[in-house]
This record gives sequence, C-alpha cells and structure tokens, in this order.
Amino acid sequence: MAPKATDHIHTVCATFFCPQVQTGVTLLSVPPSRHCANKQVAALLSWIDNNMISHIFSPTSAFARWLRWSLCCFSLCAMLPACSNAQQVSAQQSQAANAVPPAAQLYNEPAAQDASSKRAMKIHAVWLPLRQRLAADGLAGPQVDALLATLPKSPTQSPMGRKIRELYMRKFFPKPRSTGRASYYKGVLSETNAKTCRRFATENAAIFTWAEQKYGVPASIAVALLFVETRLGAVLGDVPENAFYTLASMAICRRKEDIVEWLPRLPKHELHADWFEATMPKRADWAYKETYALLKHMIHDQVPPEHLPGSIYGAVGLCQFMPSNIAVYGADGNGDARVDLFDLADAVASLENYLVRHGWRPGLPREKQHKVLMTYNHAAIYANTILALADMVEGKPMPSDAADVTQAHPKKRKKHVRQQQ
Ligand SMILES: [Ca+2]
Repeated sequence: MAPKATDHIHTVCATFFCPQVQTGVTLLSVPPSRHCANKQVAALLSWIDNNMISHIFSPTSAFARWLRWSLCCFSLCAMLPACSNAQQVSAQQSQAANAVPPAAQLYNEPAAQDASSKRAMKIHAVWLPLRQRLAADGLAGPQVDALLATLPKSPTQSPMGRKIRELYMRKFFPKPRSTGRASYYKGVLSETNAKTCRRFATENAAIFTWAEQKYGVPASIAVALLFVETRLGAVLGDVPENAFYTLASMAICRRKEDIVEWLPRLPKHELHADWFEATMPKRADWAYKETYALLKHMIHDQVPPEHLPGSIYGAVGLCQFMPSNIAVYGADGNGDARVDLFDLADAVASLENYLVRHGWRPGLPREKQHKVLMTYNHAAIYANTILALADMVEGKPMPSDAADVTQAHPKKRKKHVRQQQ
C-alpha cells in the first residue's frame, strides 16, 4: 500500500516538535514503512538510535536542535514527492470509482444482487415453470432470476410455430424432390464478396494470423465461413427477439394450444393431434437444454441477453454457435478470459477450434475438408460454398458450375447450423 501523506506529516511534526531528540528516535523504532518518509530518514535515525547519540548529547544542546532541524528538512523533502504520489493514487482511485463498472461487477456486486432479487419478484408468471425446472436441474439464484425477469410477459410463438410448421409440412405434405439442385448458395460467390472478405481478413490480419498459427485453419476458410454465416457480422439476428427469449419461449411451448397463431398455416391440423402431442415436447426439451446452456453462458461470461441477437432458433455470434456448443467449443481469442462470440477474435478462435475438434488438419485433402465443414452445418451446399469462396479469397477463379446458384440465401435456410433442432 502506498504511504499516506498524513503519515509523513505526522512523522515530520513528531520529529520537529518533540521536546527531545529521543522522541524522534523512538518514533523510528517502529517499522519505517509506517512512520518514516523515506528509507534515508529511517536509516539515519536508526543509526542515531543504535549509536546512543541522544544519550551522549543533551536534548537541549545545540547539536540536538541542529539534528531536529536537519531531520525536519530532510523529511519535508521526502514528503513532497510522496504527497504527489498520494494525489495520483487518489486521482486514480477516484477515476476508477467514477468509471462504468464492467459487466462482471454488474453480476457480482452486492448492490446488483439486491437489484437482482427485486427483479426476481418481477418474473412473469408464465416463466415460473421454466424457473422451477432450471432450479431442479441445479440452475438457480439471483443471477438466474435477474435474467428470467428480462423476459417479456408472454412467450413468442414464432420459433416453435415455425419449427412445427416445417416438420408438419414435411411429414404430411412433402414436396417432390427437385432435380438439378444447386451446388452453391445464391449471391455468395462473386468477386465483390471475395474482395470484401480479403479486405476484412487484411484489416484483421493479427486475429486471423494468430488463429491460423494456433489452429491450422487458413484465414481464407475462416473468413469465408464468417461471410456465409453472418456476412462478417453484418447480419447477426434473423428475428427481433434475442436468443434467450427465442429459446425460452420454445422451451415452454409444449402443446398445440401454445402455437395457436400458427395453426391456420397447418392444413388439417385437427386431424393430427397425436402428432403434435408426440412432437412438440421433444422440440421443447431440445430448446430447454439450449436455454439452460445459454443461461450458463450468460452468467459465466457476463453476457447480457440484450447482447444476444440470435437466429430463428437461437444460434448466436459472428460464427453462429448454438448455446450448447459454446461451453464445449467456445474459445477465448482476445485473452480477456471470457468467450464472447460477438467479438471477432473469440468468434474466429471458436470456429477454428470447432473445426479442429472435428478433424481439420493442415494439408487436409479437399474432400475431407468438405466433410469437416459439413459437421458445422450438415448441408453439402454449405461446405461447397465455403470452400469455393475461400478459393476466390485466395485469388482463384469462380467455379465453372457456379452459374446455377438458385438456392435461397443461407440465412433463410430451414435447418440451421450444426445441431438438429
Ligand atoms: Ca474473450
């Protein structure tokens, strides 16, 4: 701890006004760090003490008076820089006190916990069964309550309704398979996009180079994947709801009555009540597991829900991870001991870590690269597009068969990244 200016003043006054030099010597008999302005004064008075000068000379002698004055001046000289230092420390402490607290403190400060407790009282009734289930699975407390209290009064029916409609139509009204399927996503393979990716990789060369050295995934692959997933971070949310609200809503939509807004879009739904009864709880349970994982991520990595725009089924970040993948494959690329997939360094490190954990190695043959990319999103068109765009980023020409790019934008594809819903 830095010495306080008042300590120096006390030392000087005690040394100067004491009736006898021995009082000053006595002061110096305690550890110098507490009472002395600097080590020189401490050493000098210690020497006086050790050599019994105060016993040899009378306290009222001219030598004693000279010695007191000398010590006073010496201490004052030592005090001035210390005062300056104390002012600097005080200024720094004041600045720190006025600074906006980091997210970690918002989650940990007692005041914030008190606020969390109050917010817990405002959890809307519809979310209480979810809160109870989370608690039964060991996830409870003021932080969880505070996050649950951010959820609106009613769940959104959209994610479960959209998923059920997709499954329902595929089950009861399947479309004939089209011939001549496209090999690449529409609108991705172009020289303009390749140039954009190249520029992005150059502007963030430190991140991509570091990640390539660590994981062995070329920057061209990483930047192409980020472009396909989120247009390099330009398209982070498919829906207005944040990922937490999306997944929590899906987790509590377990019955046909929970998606009444979507039933008119499901022809003859009244004939298939058994199908709804069998299908919806499975999807809700999947969403519950993702909700659980997302809550743990938000608490562990201090990510507030408003910082989590998500895909239609709750994938988050520049690299679009489902929450359950964050704890397993998420990596800290910027060294702040957190995983924030909206941070480029963390997103690049995480996606490359994912690919490596699924078999990516330097020099991997093209067909095996394709296989690894399909673990990220189980669609051949996805892997085709990333590999072709990566080639173009490296300066190779557009594939000759890229003219028939008739598929929808990848952000509108029905099945999203890496994990079955
Ligand atoms: Ca980080």
